[in-house]
Amino acid sequence: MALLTGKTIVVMGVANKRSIGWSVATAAAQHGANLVLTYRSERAGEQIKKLLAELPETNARVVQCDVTDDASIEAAFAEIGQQGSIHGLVHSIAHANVEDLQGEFVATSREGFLLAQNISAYSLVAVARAARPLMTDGGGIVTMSYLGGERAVENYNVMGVAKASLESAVRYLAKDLGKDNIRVNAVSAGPIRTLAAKGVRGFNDVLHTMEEKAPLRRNVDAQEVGDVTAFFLSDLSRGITGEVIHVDGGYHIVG
Ligand code: N5H
Repeated sequence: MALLTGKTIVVMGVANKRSIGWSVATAAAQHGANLVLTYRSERAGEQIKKLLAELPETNARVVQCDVTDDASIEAAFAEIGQQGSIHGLVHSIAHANVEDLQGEFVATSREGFLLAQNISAYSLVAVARAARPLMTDGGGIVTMSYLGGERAVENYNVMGVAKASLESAVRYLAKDLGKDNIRVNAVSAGPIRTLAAKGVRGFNDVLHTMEEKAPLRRNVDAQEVGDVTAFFLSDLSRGITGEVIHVDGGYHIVG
């Protein structure tokens, strides 16, 4: 039997085929999961429906959810819960103003700081709370982070502080939800050319540095992140919670 057979996995944050969330969804589907994909913009909703048409064997639902709106989260999880319980939730959502992703971090406005925290970190807390009553058999919650949450990485700025907050939220949520046999973990991915990376300053330099310095001497791809996420969603990782695992070719260990 496949790793995720009989499990319903909700993936939030697929914008297009390059999204890490999409690689997570395809990995979960390969391992036998039923999918629920949530989207915010109509455009992302259309993209998702097109992508799903390429996975004809997969049982999938598509639900609208704006993580900045509590009523939208409530409505989305009510809709998801109508088909029974869920076993996994993947949060692959982040946003910051583009002007806050370059130059000096010290210039970050209050508004830009709070926007990044709201969409990229608080949203995990809000969706974990909404998913908890649907996870009646326990399960796994997984979010996506980046090394800039641990180190001061050029240009990452306000997102670094948001990822630090997100990784800390993983630990606090793990502490709360462990009694319901719900595990909460994060994958800290190496740089991957997604829509979020498009147009951000210095992205190509980061890719080159990975090829030079990472122990594996190459970049990682979204499938590698998808595979580790599938592991976190599965019973293979049943003894792990509150963890941040790096899928970065070992880059974070070198000085
Ligand atoms: C060190 C780096 C490169 C510099 C920083 C990049 C940060 C990117 C993350 C955020 C989430 C990107 C973002 O919010 C872009 C928006 O301002 C504009 N884009 C959008 O609105 C598009 C249309 C939508 C779909 O995107 C989002 N997110 O809303 C980090 C990189 C090496 C690694 C990286 C790219 C990390 C990461 O967190 O994604």
